[in-house]
Amino acid sequence: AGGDQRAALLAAATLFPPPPDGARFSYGTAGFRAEGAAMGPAVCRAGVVAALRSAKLGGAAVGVVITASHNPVRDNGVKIVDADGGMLSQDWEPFADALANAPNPDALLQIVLQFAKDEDIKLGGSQSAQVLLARDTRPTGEYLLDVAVKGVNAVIGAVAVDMGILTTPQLHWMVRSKNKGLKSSETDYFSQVIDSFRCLLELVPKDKEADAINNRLIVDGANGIGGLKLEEIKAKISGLDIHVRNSGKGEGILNESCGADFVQKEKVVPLGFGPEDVGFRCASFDGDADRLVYFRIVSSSDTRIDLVDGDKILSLFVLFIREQLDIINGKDNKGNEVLPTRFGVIQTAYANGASTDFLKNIGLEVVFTPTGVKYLHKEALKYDIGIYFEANGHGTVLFSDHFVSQLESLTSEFSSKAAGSSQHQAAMRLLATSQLINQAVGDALSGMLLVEAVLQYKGWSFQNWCDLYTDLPSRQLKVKVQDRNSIVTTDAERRVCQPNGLQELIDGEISNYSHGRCFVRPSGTEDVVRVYAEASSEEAADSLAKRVAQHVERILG
Ligand code: G16
Repeated sequence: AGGDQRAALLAAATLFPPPPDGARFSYGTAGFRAEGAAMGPAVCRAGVVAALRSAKLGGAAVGVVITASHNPVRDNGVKIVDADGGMLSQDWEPFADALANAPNPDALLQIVLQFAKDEDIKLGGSQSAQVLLARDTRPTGEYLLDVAVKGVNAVIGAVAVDMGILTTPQLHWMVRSKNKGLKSSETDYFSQVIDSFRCLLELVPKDKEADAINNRLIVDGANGIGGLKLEEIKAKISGLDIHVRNSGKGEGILNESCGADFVQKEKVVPLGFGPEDVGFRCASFDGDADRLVYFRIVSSSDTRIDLVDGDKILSLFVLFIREQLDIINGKDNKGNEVLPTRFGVIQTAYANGASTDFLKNIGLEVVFTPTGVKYLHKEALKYDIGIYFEANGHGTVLFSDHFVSQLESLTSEFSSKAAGSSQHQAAMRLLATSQLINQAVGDALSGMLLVEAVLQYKGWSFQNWCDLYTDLPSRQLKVKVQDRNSIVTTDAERRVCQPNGLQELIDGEISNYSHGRCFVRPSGTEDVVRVYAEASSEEAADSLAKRVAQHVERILG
């Protein structure tokens, strides 16, 4: 690297020195997160990483999102979107960590130079690089986006493009689309979502239209970006009467007592909802609109809700997709299947046990990965159709390129032979689904529209959906400890291998509860250990979680 390049890196690092208290950043489950005001150095350095990643990939677009998603409004974070639209390749995380924690400008320079050498990245502007940046609505967002741009610009020749205020999944979608040579503006995103949703509604069987479900849908926008975007386009969404609460335009505080994380964890009515919403189908987004759950308020005198979490969204999608595949393949087909499909279903340890039983009972195998979209997504890519959801509402349905092109030739074959046949329509539904649901990452907005389309297709009310299976009561707790990373887990986080003896204590507690299940793991987004417990009653789940939390507290201090 020439002198100019060295000087540019040193200058950027000098502008944003690491905090004097020696706080360490870790890329974690979803990028770097901390209090917004303290995020400058990590964000600047993530900008450098993103620019180098793009250079490494021959100038393909890479993304940076400034968000702390479901975390409180004072926090902020930074996440790198890889060129395929997914999360940053995991083998670059150690570099991102090392850079974020470099103690001074010289150390930072040395780490970059060494890494560029190892990865064969030419510095000094002879390789091109472009980074698309976006942020959510947090008050520190504008400042941090500017810091990220400075980080990108510290790599000579890299171009930073500010895409503005977006939902996290919109930026993932844009990066993916751009690198595939597809239309990639925000207008294109909205058109694709709106058009494919309309197409799915047009494919609702005529006999189902008769028992048309209530078209009123109330959406909790978590006072974040998702509500704002929905307000922008809701008039163009056919067939639905959408009302947005916590839209992000009013006084409410981001994620505070509202949003998908609150609704799923607390299972009570979020702020911003009133007696007029009782009994209606409600959806809840998180602050950057990459999580989706549904709920219904039971009565105006009760704070409890009926919750439909990510597991039940997954189950609904699974049924819909399987039905379409069955239609295409014909029931009595003894020969080869028309469309042989490798169908994968991926969950994490947080999946409610009743959902996993449900999926197994309908003949599906479920693969488990550790928590974090980056793990689930990678697994889902192995299938023709891979569907993943975390219980907290992060998830999507991935269609392989090969499968989509098979579907395309099948639909044109059907349309020349038997246009309008049930097979033709089923293939069209799957194609429209692959257009609607975000292929880069979980997306509350497009996920919600797929839910709505499937409910219409099935002629199902919210109650029908709830009745798929009954969730086992569960409880989640957080425990603050000295060093959460002293807990090491195995078996997709379902068992602890360190510290010694903890798993035996957990097993001992579980054995006292019918349908008891419990695990602990260090959070990758907060400085806490998470405890999850499930049992046959609320009281039992609460007590199991509490007892295990006490063991964690006692052993880890
Ligand atoms: C992020 C990840 C999710 C994960 C969640 C909680 O969500 O993208 O995959 O489930 O953190 O992770 P942890 O339990 O490790 O703190 P979000 O919505 O905050 O981006």
